[in-house]
Amino acid sequence: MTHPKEERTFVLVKPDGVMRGLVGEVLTRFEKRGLKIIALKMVWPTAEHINKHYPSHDEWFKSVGSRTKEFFDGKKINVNEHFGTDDVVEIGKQVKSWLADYLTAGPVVAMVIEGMHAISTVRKIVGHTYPIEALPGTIRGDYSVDTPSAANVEKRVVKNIVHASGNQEESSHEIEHWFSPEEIHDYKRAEEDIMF
Ligand code: IDP
Ligand code: MG
Repeated sequence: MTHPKEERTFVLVKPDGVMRGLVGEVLTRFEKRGLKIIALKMVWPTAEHINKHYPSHDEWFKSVGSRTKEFFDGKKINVNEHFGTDDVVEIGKQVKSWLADYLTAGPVVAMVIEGMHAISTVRKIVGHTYPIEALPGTIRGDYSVDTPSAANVEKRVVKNIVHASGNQEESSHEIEHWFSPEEIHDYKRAEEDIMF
């Protein structure tokens, strides 16, 4: 069993985060919390690389589409008018088709983060997928107000500054997809003996 403090997760500063000069801010938030950056690089990804980064199975399309539909229902906006369907899998597929445009619009900063329950801890620091719903204090909640209702009118994804793995399966796939083993480093942070 992996010790909870050795859990690893994958994070990307997306092109909007890089172009807005938020790389340092994002890194700082993880470092301050006591999480360790063990791999880091800037890449301008291809559409193919992005399409393989995100899952392509119905379960994932459904999870993306259901949240979209719930958001539209809550705002009393007809999801059908935006997507031409209210089938959540189809909605998820449309969102995925826009992701490559967004993530190839500029360079991204990819990193592997290690630390105490890193996957869920990083997700908390990052905040809700839709910045308009993200709590102040989170990265998405402090630096954006973007919302699916605006994004969908423009046939684009919600710009939310960062990507972070959602679970163990995503984390393992994404780390391997973006980094070779030699690019990931094992070292000790000075305060490790004091903090944990
Ligand atoms: P996550 O990034 O918080 O894990 P996912 O469900 O994995 O969220 O969705 C991947 C990305 O797709 C999101 O970060 C966001 O950029 C975009 N996205 C998700 N749902 C919608 C939507 O309803 N409209 C537009 N873009 C969306
Ligand atoms: Mg996700």
